[in-house]
Amino acid sequence: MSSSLLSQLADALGNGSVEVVDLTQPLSPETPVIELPPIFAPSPGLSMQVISQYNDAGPAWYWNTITLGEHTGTHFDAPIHWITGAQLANNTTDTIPARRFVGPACVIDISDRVAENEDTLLTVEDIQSWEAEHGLIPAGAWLLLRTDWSKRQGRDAFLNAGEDGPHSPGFHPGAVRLLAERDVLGVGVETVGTDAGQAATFDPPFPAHNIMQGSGRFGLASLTNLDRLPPTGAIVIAAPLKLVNGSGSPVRVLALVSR
Ligand code: 23J
Ligand code: MN
Repeated sequence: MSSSLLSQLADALGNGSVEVVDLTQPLSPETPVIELPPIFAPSPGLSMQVISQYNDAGPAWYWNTITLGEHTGTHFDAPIHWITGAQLANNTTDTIPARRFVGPACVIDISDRVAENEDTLLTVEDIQSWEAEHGLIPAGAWLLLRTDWSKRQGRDAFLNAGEDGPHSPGFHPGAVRLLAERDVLGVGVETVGTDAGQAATFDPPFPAHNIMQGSGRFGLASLTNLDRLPPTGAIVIAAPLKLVNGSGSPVRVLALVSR
């Protein structure tokens, strides 16, 4: 009978009483990428070219070259991604201390509202009523916004672009300010980016990016399986590539959940 905390965790992983839930979307050339107004440079999605596949180019090995924007699919936003975080210390994917890639998850579920209003936003009142039930969001937690947006199939439904830009849920500026006050590691969402589709029109524009990255915090976009997490109690690990001067990277996001 083992007693140390990590031995207990190893046992729990072995017997299934702690489950590893994959919060990551598949990454392929079909993975949708955020669409910005055409005056701005677009970010390329994934492309793959075979280097060799058990052939003359490499008789016993298969491998590919990949090309992609840093912010493709399930990905991590580092503080340097936004101009508000450009001057902070340890603001790049290679300089963030690894300790900050791991934390408890607080999951706030607004999926019922999203079903009625694609543009619905998490508000200060939503956070306060969640905290009245589950306790204060602890410092060093990931705040994950469950919207069930990841259940949308296909690029058009996922990006949901209209004449007036994209429509998808996100955060009210006041809610992001409160989360920064709570000292979260960052925010995670099911949509293509951490900000709402209409966030270019907010004050400040793109408040999740502006305030989270501007206070040295992170973003996780295009998450899935948030409906498999409890409101509190899961541990989330989201470590980007150690890309020197990187503004973000695709990431495999894992949650440890007690069953
Ligand atoms: C660049 C400009 C605006 C946005 C974004 C990137 C993202 O959502 C992102 O992936 O960081 S809103
Ligand atoms: Mn991003």
